[in-house]
Amino acid sequence: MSSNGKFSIDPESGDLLVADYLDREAKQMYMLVIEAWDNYQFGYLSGESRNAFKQIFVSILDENDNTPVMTVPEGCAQVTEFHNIREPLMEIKATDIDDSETGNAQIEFEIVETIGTNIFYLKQIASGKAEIYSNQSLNNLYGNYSLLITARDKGVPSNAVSEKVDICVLDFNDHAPNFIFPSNDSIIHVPENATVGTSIIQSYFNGGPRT
Ligand SMILES: [Ca+2]
Ligand SMILES: [Ca+2]
Ligand SMILES: [Ca+2]
Repeated sequence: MSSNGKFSIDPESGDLLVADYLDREAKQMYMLVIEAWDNYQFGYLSGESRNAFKQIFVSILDENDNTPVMTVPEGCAQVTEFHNIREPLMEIKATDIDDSETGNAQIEFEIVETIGTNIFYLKQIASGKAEIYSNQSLNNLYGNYSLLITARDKGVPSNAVSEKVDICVLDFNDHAPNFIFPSNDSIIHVPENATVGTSIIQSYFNGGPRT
């Protein structure tokens, strides 16, 4: 019998037994060749025994013994406050080495906690792939936000992993300063005897990045 030590056979009953730890993720199919002898005990040496071979295949069924592995952007995903809300803020992926034909390797995502704001939501694109969006404009919402995201397989029972992702909404310098004084089209009178360096006028303006 060729089984890499994973199977044994009871020579009397012919029962095929599991002899060692099995791992479908390492080897999914075994081909066993079982040799059967009749009259082995008394007839083998005298040539009175006959043998026959039988080839059988053993397929290992999947158990949900692996947890998804999530891939999230490193560091803070940076977007400007003028990010188009139809564009994703980031992409999240997860893989699971269990059998992809079963729920054991099909993955769903969920935002389980948000820190800072509740305007972010998750859209599942495919098994193991999701995108994060904001449901409103980020205008004037500059700052740092965090989401805790869980990736869970559909095995029974399921396995899950959680990762924190950070979103940094950057202030965009969208406000030009406004002159308060002088007003537009002012005429400034300067004496002709003004010397180099004479102060003529002091201008005032408001505005700046964060108004
Ligand atoms: Ca396994
Ligand atoms: Ca498995
Ligand atoms: Ca799994």
